[in-house]
Amino acid sequence: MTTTQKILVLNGPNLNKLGVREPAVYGSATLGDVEALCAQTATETGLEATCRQSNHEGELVTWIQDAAGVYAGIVINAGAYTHTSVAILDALKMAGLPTIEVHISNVFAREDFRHHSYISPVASGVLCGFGIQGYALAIRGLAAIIASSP
Ligand code: CA2
Repeated sequence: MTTTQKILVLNGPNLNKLGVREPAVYGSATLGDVEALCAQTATETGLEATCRQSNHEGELVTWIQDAAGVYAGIVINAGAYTHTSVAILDALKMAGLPTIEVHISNVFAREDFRHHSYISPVASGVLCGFGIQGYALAIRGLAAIIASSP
């Protein structure tokens, strides 16, 4: 019997406000909609998603540390911590899991400070500008990576 592999979907600061403010940039879907999409896409790809959101850098770091040995991979939208957090970079490096970085908006069409990501160097793939469908694309990509890993 094979057990379903689990993936961790992490959302960072302010993403709990999705659909509530700035719909022109981030759309009208809520975090609940994102998490439902992730759960559905994971099921379709033979995976099980655990979704978590935090406004606190250290909490995200702890969840990433604890992911090793439990999850087969990580999808992360670290929000503004993407552009600032060496701590999240170090945690992802330590966890050593295949990681897909997602951004709802096209960060390269926005301010210069959003063009740099501390996470991208350790990510297997990066998606931005696809709205919340980026999470579904990320999970499909992660599923393919997990399926092809020994
Ligand atoms: O495009 C993305 O997904 C971002 O990761 C979102 C972050 C931003 O700092 C990154 O540069 C790009 C911001 C998330 C803020 O979420 C909000 C949601 C609703 C209303 C206002 C902000």
